[in-house]
Amino acid sequence: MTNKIKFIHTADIHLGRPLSYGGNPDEELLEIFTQADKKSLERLVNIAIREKVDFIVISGDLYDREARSVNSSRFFLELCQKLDKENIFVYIISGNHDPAGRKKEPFELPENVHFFSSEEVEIKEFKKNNQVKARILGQSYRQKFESRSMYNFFTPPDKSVFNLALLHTALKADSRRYVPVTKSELLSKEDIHYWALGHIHQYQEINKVNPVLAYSGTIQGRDINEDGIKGCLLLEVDQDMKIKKEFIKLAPIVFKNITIDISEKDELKNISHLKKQVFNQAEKILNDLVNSPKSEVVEGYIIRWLIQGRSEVNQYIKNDRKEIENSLLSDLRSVFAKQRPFLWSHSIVLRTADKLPELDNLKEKNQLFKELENLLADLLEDPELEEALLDEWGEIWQGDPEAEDRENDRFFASQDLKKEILAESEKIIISELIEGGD
Ligand SMILES: [Mn+2]
Repeated sequence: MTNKIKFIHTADIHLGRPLSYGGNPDEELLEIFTQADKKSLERLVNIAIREKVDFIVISGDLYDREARSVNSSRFFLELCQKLDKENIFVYIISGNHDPAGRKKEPFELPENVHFFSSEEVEIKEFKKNNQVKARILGQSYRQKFESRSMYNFFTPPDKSVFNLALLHTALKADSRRYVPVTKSELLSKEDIHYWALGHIHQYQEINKVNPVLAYSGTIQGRDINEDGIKGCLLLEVDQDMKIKKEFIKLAPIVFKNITIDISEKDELKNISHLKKQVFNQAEKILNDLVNSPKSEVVEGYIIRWLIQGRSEVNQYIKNDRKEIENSLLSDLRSVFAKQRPFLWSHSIVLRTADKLPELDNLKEKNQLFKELENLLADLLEDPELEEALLDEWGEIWQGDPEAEDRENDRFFASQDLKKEILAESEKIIISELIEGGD
């Protein structure tokens, strides 16, 4: 047992960042939303104590803002004191949200806590019974943007003990704001056994072994783009440097995007039917949660609904889309927000359209539709036309709209996707023509 090292890897805790839930939940639910990030971190600390870990590493963005709130800092101080009593160390680098440059901790943290310098890579030795068992290497952001690639200086004296490196990076060669470095550059540092990464809020393993490169993700999603369950990594290293990983769920609240396609549901004839459909889905989601081990951690969901497809119901929707969205939303909230586990609806989008008559049939009968089909085919085959089309569409970005490094998220449509968009446009044009009457 003594030869093993056990630690928790976490990052992007963003203490003090409120949840983006939409609407006006009642006081009780609001309290759950407001406390979610603290609860999640408290759970992490309790697990650290229960599992008797040696230390916790935090790979940047512990706080959401450079100007740390006294409230968040005080909360963190109390947790550190609790860990200190259990002899658990805490190693922290600053990220782009809480750079080391200007503002320092308002409270004096106990001695078990170490913040890495922003001026150079520091190597901290972790000792057990006076023997060095691990080295923790790290460097903090100096400012909001960090163009130093840092990794070059992550050079431990040897690999006889477990070398663990903390880095807050987008892991992109051309990211001048978030430590430009690539996966292969990190892999080239042969003496590092584990790269504990921060910055990307979704848990992911970039390299599974020798060395491990992993993002732990955030511990509590803050908006609908951070969907899915969040948590931290619990790691155990044996004397042969073999690493055992376990993802530990922590977040009390989970964001979810639910899409309901009503194209094939011919039984939906009116808004009441549609409402029943959505309510059934909401009930099922809560039932599934109650019957799953997740319910030990998850207290409820915040959901964005997307209802799409061609349906008869669209005759009622098309002229009052916003109104119907709002009425469904308030019905959902009034029923499911009070339940425990709760289901809070963030928003609802109705992307429905009228049912179409058989297209092939139409094209045979109508010369105009036939020509339309030819034109759309030309758009994909004639390079000049295709370029004009792409110009017309403009630039599209993908990923998180709030992300700071948007340039890398420019979206290029594949040939298949272009075909799909054109096929859908064809349907829209034809349905407009039919409905417009000629
Ligand atoms: Mn972050």
